[in-house]
Amino acid sequence: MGAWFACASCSLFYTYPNIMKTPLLFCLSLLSPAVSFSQGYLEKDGLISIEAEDFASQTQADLRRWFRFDASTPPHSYADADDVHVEGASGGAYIEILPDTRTNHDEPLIKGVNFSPEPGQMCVLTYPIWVDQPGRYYIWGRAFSTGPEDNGAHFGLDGAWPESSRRLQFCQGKEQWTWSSAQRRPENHCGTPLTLWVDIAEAGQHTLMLSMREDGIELDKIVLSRDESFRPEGVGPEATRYEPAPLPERTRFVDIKNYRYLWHATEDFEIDSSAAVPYYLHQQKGALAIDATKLEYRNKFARASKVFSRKKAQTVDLALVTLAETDGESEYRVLINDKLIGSFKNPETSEDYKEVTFTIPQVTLNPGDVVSVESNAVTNGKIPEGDGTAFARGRWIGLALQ
Ligand SMILES: [Ca+2]
Ligand SMILES: [Ca+2]
Ligand SMILES: [Ca+2]
Repeated sequence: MGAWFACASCSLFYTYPNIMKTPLLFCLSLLSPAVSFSQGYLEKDGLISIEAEDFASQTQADLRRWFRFDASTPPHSYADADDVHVEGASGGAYIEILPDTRTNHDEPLIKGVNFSPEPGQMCVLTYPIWVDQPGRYYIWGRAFSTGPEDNGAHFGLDGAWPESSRRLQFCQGKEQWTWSSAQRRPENHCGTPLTLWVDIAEAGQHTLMLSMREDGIELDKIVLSRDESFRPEGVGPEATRYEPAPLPERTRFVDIKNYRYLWHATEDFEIDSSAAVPYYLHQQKGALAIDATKLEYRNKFARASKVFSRKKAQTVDLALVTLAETDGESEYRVLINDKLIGSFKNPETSEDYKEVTFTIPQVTLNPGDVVSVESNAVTNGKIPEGDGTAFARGRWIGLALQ
């Protein structure tokens, strides 16, 4: 029992809701594609294939509950009439509603406990789905049924439980994983194929729902298909999980972890044409730089400025971000209204274009203040270049107001 509860508390069996696993795990999931969580499913060519065990949330789970089973699941201690059936399950996992106290007609039927004729009352799961093609989707489920009282479930969509998606029924294929799209009806308890569906009116995000009809049902996979001629076989089509493309990573201002404003050297600053030497835009690096091929441009300061145009004064840390260069240690100056408030020198580096951050703490900027950055182009003479020496260009990429 101890092991069972320990595992239950770490949501191995009971994920409620799945996406609300510990915040830490959730955060890691966002950062690392290796850690998976339910991101929902996409329709692809009129088909949505869902691993039943990969649900987003479970509610109404106080009397009966969907549990997840895979090869690592330890034995459970709930009422049940058969063993686990991981073998042959798609994705090596499935879900089952336990306890199962009505496995055959000799055991009492208790509405609202081991039988739920109405959908949405017990063991409600959700699956986020994204649909491009609206229309009628036939519902297929893959279940493992051993007795006559563990083979029904209800489906719903977007908070509603339409008549057309109630009472998925499995009569055929006992003692094995079996597909069905049959709805149990008064005149035909076993139903006929393609009598279970949802009509999706609009493209976009929807929520497929699943709830209990009979306890003990084991469900492996769910397929929604627009195609009437589609017949799932074996473990069925590969799950159509939503897998977002990788996001671009931060490549600039990498050490600026928080800021109020970020002023880009090439976009936000105006180059001062009256300075000793001019800046040019180094587009590839997004930097202002000095063309030190001209010897007369070396060791003199270029300048670019920006007006602080906020309505109120603000006190900020000013962080100047420069690019270090192997062939020289350029100098930098920050001024407000021509008054020097900070001067720095790039460190010697073995890595060209490595970002360096110089911070001037607690600077009060008033509306209309002119913030200027100056730098020079130098050579450290350590790197021969043809008949002269290589040189740095006084590059900087911006100023963060923190
Ligand atoms: Ca069972
Ligand atoms: Ca049952
Ligand atoms: Ca499965």
